[in-house]
Amino acid sequence: MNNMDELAINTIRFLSVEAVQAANSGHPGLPLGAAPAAYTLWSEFLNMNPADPKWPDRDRFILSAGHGSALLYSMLHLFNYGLTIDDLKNFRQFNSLTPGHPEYGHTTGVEVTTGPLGQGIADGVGMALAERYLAAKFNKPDIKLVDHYTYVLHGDGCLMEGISAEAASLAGTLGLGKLILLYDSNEITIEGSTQIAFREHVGDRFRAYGWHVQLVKDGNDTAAIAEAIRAAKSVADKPSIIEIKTVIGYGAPHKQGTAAAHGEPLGDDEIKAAKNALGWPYEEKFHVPGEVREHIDQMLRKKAEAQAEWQKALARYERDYPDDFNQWKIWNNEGLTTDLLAGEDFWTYEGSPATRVSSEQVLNKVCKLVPNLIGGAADLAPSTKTVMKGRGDFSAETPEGSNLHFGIREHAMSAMANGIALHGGLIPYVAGFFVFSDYMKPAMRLSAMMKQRVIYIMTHDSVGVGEDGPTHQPIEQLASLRSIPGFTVTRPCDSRETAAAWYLALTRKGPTALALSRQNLAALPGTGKAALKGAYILKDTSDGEPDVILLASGSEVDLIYKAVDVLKDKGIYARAVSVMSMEVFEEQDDSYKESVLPRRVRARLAVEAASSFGWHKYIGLDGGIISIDTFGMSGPANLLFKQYGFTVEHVVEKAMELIIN
Ligand SMILES: Cc1ncc(C[n+]2csc(CCOP(=O)(O)OP(=O)(O)O)c2C)c(N)n1
Ligand SMILES: [Mg+2]
Repeated sequence: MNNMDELAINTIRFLSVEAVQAANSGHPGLPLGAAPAAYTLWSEFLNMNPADPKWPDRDRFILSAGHGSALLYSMLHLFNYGLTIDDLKNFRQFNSLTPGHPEYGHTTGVEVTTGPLGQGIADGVGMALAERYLAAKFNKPDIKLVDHYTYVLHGDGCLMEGISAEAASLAGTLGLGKLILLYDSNEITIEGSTQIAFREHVGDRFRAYGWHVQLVKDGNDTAAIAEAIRAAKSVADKPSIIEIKTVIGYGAPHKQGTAAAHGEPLGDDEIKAAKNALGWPYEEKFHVPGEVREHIDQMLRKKAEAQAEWQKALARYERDYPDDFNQWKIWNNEGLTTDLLAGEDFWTYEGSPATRVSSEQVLNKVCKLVPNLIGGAADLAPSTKTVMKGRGDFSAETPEGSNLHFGIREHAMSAMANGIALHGGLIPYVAGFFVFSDYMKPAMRLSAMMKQRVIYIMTHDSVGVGEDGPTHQPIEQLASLRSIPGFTVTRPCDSRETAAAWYLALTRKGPTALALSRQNLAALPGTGKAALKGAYILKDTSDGEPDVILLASGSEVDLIYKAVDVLKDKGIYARAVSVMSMEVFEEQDDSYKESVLPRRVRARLAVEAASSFGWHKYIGLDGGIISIDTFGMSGPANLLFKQYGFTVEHVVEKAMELIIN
């Protein structure tokens, strides 16, 4: 290592440990051990331009070990991403640009929100997939618009998490050669040595996945790290992992190599001792030697030139391939460039299929108008009805195909969708049985936190699944997803509502789930555009205030629709309100909400074949609910619905009870 590199690496180390010290919380160990790897990657390899942090062809860097955020912030400071020394001094403080874990959309240069270990690796697989696909779509023999690498820095924890196994297995299968993991292999986690709980041979494991595997024995050997990254880049048909042996807390004499370096500040004395040990002569805190700044600035000028070259290539592309350039603009537009709602076709469907089948019809209309849709299922495409016809399958051999096959890997699938969305240029959808949204939840939560437009097609949405029984029958999943801030849940009742749900999913910021039925559902008069408001009056029997309001979603809307007529025959004016999406309804103005659910009408009955949790805000203290608050049962769907009280007769009976009371 030359002196300049050593100086720069120590700058990163001490900026990081001093930030942790100032905050009196955080993780000094990873930055001390992994600084040489991070610096080597960023200085010699990472293609980027802080003046244009969203440059589409930049290399992506993910710190999957999000607890090492101080390292990332120090890098972002030194590489001119706008973080100041004051920002570093405010590490972990309220409202600072340097929160405890890296947050996408909050700090410029942070590509992904990380912290839940393992997610970053799957995000990286998604990004590398997006790169491969877009390269196949847009690159020409003479112009490569899409040609970048995805680097993920992670520790032992990310590899222990199951999601990394799912993601790595698929990345190997797909041969994503431009994905490179840098494994900060320090054999330490919070409880101590990895001997306690992680003895597997990581290299053998990744070789078995079909990866290119390298070992760098000394994490301070920047030449060896650079050599390994070069070798990894040269392998085009396999993703790479570089296991870099590091010492957690490197340089801190009393804490290095132990779990004590992981999660608590070093303390002033230990920082002093580390400065001595590493030959850092500056007592001043947060010191950046002028020559380090100059060195990095010079580097950045070179990197900016690479981007300028790309801009020139883009201009040539516009001139020589005008049609493709036009597509490039459409794909990279964050909104939709077509008005899906223009004309009646979007709302026109025949028959009374299951909403999963309606969704298939909508998807196959939409994908002709929204060319950058990409997606697939966790081995359930035939059941979830999520194939885009004529758009081909994505594979190692056919990277131009738009239909993804995730295998049975729900957790990685959802995190990969985040990576695809974050990459830019694409709108991802993923699909599975609704009950297994529990296997996707940690990534769904991050979709919402990062406000990413990920579309979750969740079919088999109730006990209507039937014979597969309680393990396959969602109960609490609707309530669970509805409780995620910024996550939109839709449960359409027929084809037109399914179209509305798709429209919302495509146009809203943030993730949307479509909960879709396995069983056929009748098309109901009056559904359609009104559903874009989330909840709306589907059927009313009087011009004035109703005696009772019936609320339902999805498959149960049919019951309240019919109950309105039966009640009318009994002299009761009922209103049927389809609640396709609570979140969208909540966004409407007060007068609209009042017009649908007048405060004065206290007799309200909600009907949903799922947990009652969450409905009480609509039915109030005087309302009632027909719900399922136990696990389901195996049996024919029709019988189960009857068993749990989902019949027109029961709805009528309950509604009358409410009025009498
Ligand atoms: C899913 C998840 N579980 C638990 C944690 C809490 N946690 C943060 S860091 C850590 C240990 C990580 O060990 P490693 O990845 O080896 O990092 P190192 O200690 O070497 O920096 C744990 C358990 C987490 N952030 N995410
Ligand atoms: Mg570790």
